[in-house]
Amino acid sequence: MTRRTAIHLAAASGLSMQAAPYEPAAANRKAREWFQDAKFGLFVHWGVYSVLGKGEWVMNNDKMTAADYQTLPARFNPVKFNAAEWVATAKNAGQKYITITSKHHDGFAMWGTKQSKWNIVDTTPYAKDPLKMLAEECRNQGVKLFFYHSHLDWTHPDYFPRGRTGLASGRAENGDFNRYLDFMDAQLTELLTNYGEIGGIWFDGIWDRKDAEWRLRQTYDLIHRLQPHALIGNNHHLAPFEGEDFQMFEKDLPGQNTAGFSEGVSVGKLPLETCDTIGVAWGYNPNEKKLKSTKQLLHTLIRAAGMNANFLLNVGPKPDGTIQDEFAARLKEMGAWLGKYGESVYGTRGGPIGPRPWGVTTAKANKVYVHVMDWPDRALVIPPLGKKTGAARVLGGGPVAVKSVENGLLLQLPETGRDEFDTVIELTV
Ligand code: H79
Repeated sequence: MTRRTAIHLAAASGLSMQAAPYEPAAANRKAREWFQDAKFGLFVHWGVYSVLGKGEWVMNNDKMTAADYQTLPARFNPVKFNAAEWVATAKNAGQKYITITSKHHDGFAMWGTKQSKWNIVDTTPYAKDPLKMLAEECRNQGVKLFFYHSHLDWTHPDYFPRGRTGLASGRAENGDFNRYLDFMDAQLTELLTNYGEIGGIWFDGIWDRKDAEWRLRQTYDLIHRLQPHALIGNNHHLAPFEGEDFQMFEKDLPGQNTAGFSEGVSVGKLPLETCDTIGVAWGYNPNEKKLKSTKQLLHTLIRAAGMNANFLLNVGPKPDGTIQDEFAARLKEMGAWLGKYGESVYGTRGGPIGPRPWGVTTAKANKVYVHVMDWPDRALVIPPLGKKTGAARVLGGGPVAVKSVENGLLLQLPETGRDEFDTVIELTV
């Protein structure tokens, strides 16, 4: 995205007209600390698109009209959905929060909204509100719940002028965009009023209409008025706007741009989060055979932690409401690793040494954790930490010999007992 577009969007967000800069409430600052300590979340893309098993973009990709698409809810009956099981799956994976699609680009509300009939309670044989059940279970099990909410809408008649996607929807060529934004604010008000304490709102889709006036600041202020602690992030692929509480990256670690969503975006001062999927699509697609391995996913989590960022890892549950076995297995394995080495991840911040080909460092109080992920040899030299180093040990194992050498520290990694994913050396400084 060009700099001009970025400036235009910043103006369109209302920043230029807003007198008062955003000052996060004390509760919000506390929530940011919690967020940074939490490190690992479960992303869930679930909606009526799961019925077709072709990912969450199927309406756009298969050029479906809104009328075609409206036949899906009749086929969506997730009778096996069990909120307690989902939350337990996340907990056992070591995830501290769940971010679920309240509404994706298809505009379908996964809760019993009163703002339109285009929702799970009013149009599906299931006729229940899974977000209610999930909110309750998250509260029971001590997991925070965030809502992913799409600004972009492929079915709402007032999402007009149309953007760059969802153009085969067959909607009438008119509509009132401000009325659409009022509708969205009313839906967000429901989510922030009727579901208890919400962790935050994760927006996506304004890249569809880069030049529109999205009234972002108005919506952000509404959210913060209803729940001051709620953390707002927006996947606009730009530097954060006023009123946002964390900065996010899609399919890339902060500062990288392999996926093409983060061009020219620098890493700012807000808490950071990077998200990715296990397969390719975010919504259910059983035909994807190439899934990321547990090792790859754990490395992303650990590398994110080393770069001071959280990792939000996505699953796209099936239309029956269950999470597919291949995904559950990976989550469980990640949880097993975190069960052993979690202290080197949770509550840490990016360490004193930036990312290296062999791994990263994280830090907490007087500990520096050296995460050795890809280093076949036993001797490893790291740059000086600028602090006196005391004892060193393998986390969960024996002592490690550390020697000061010119321009660094020489660590003698153990001969045996290295972890297959990441051997963590704990240095006391
Ligand atoms: O919710 C998940 C995806 O459905 C959504 N974000 C994650 C978290 C997402 N997928 N793709 N994108 C967001 C960005 C899409 C960019 C593109 Fe385009 C749409 C590339 C081509 C069409 C933007 C619009 C760039 C060109 C047109």
